Amino acid sequence: MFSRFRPKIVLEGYWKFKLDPNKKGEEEGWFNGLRTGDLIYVPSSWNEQRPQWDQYMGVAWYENEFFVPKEYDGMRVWLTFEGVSYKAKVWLNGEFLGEHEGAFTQFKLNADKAVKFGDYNKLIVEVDNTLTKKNVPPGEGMNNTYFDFFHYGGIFRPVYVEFTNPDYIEDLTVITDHKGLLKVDITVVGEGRLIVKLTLVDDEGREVYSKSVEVKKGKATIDDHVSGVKPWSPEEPNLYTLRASLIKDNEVKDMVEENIGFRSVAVRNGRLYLNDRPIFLKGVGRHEDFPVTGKYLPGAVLIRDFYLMKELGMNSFRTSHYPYSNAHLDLADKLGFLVILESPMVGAREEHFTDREYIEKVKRMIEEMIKQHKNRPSVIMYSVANEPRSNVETAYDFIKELCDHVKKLDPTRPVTFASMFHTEDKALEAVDVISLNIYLGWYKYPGEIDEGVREAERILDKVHEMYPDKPILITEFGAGAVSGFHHDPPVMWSEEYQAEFIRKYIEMLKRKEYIIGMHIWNFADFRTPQSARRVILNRKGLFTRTRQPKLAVKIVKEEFNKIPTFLE
Ligand code: ADA
Repeated sequence: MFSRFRPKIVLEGYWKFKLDPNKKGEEEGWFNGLRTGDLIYVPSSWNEQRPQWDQYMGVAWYENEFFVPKEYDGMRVWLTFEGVSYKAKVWLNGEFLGEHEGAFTQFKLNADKAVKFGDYNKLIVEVDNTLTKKNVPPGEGMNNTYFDFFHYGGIFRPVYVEFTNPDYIEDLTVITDHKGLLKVDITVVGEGRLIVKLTLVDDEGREVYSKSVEVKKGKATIDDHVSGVKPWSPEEPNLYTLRASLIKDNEVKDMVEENIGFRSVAVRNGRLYLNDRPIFLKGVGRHEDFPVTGKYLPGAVLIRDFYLMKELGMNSFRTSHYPYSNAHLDLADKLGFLVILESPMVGAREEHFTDREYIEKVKRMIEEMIKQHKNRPSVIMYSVANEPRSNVETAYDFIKELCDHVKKLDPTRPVTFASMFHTEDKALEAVDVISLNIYLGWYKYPGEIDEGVREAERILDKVHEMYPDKPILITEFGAGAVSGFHHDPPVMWSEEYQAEFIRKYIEMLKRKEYIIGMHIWNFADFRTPQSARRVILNRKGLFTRTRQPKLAVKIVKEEFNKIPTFLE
């Protein structure tokens, strides 16, 4: 949900910055103002902005100021943080506004009591990226993570101040189908007689639908049918702007917008359907990772990535291994990508499966993820976890509880998780779609592509035999290649080995009728913790970290462009 109606101040730029390794800041009242000459850029992770901060894990403080015009007096004031890694505490003009845990979901704090109109306002944020076994995802240190990507810290996604009328629209939940169903649940905060007017505008600015409803006890609902809509699909990502205006005494008090698409998703007869047609997912697992900006992908990089994916014949990706930024997923909606939206629950171990407090935390993050992205046509499936240690019995209840939680919040989309245990996995019964990460010919059978692919085929057939009604998606397969390293014959880490590995896997996978898609691991090289297995980066990218192609790109382009999106 976004608004072009509400005044907004975007806090992008240089902020004051101060490390607090001994955690003295709160005691010493740093929330009143920071004594520091250090600067940092927001949005971006702190680590690569200065070599001294690269391996820093712990508490750091941020400060910025913004001016609020006098004319805004009487409006409500909200601060939105789209992503802070990992915990945040926020003060405005010395007053505590609230806190949040979890790097990858946005949070909004009210600042009505603390704000000063017609004056400068001092915003201070305490950020803590200490990694513990209780974090989601968990770990024990910068180079002892239970996940295979660099543990960045900081305010790495946009921050803004937004002003609303005291009567305002709090939330829209939109459900559509490809035939024109339009169901909208509107939540409103306000007093007196309030009307919500919904209008639907097509990409040429034509109003194709309009209806007004009265708000009762803060709620209004529309359950209708719009005739003549153009469905949303990867081939034609038709978007409509759903505009909701809040009207009181014949005056518009608030207006919000949502880009929506008319499309339906279903799993039946072992297949995945989009708009009642069986579909095949061709794509990658990605990461939000870039030199210097860390976990922030600037808009220009995103544009490059999406055009590269399109050129390679891709129609899909997974937000491995956490919910991505709004800007990232906006492009998926606009350019027609089928997204598997993954929760930040990577690397759960046995100790997590029965830890009630931990499970509730994961569920809270899943709830925030769904609230933030539920109206996106691009999101066709949720993944509740990546590679939990799901070869033990207790994994089933853990995964089942997360899947049920998702279904309760959003019954319209299928649910999955990415498994590394295949036939040994104890939780596959809980999902709609089985997702498997496979590395035979790399970690197992190193140097033996043919043997790896043969064994992968045997395992896949076996999983299919065990769960004949469930479609199977390959969420990861791939091999590392150091860009510029060539070798004949193809040996591990050479560009030739990666290209050959991917070609042989694609050939095998596309022959299996129970497979509904394949995602290559990974779109681009990405930074990892330091380890004996990695040279700074995970090298399984089709592209380098700065988006230059490796040899495998040619193969993927040829192969993927031959596979149609719709199977019939
Ligand atoms: C796992 C994991 C990924 C990834 C991969 C690898 O399957 O899901 O995060 O990095 O391993 O390259 O080892």
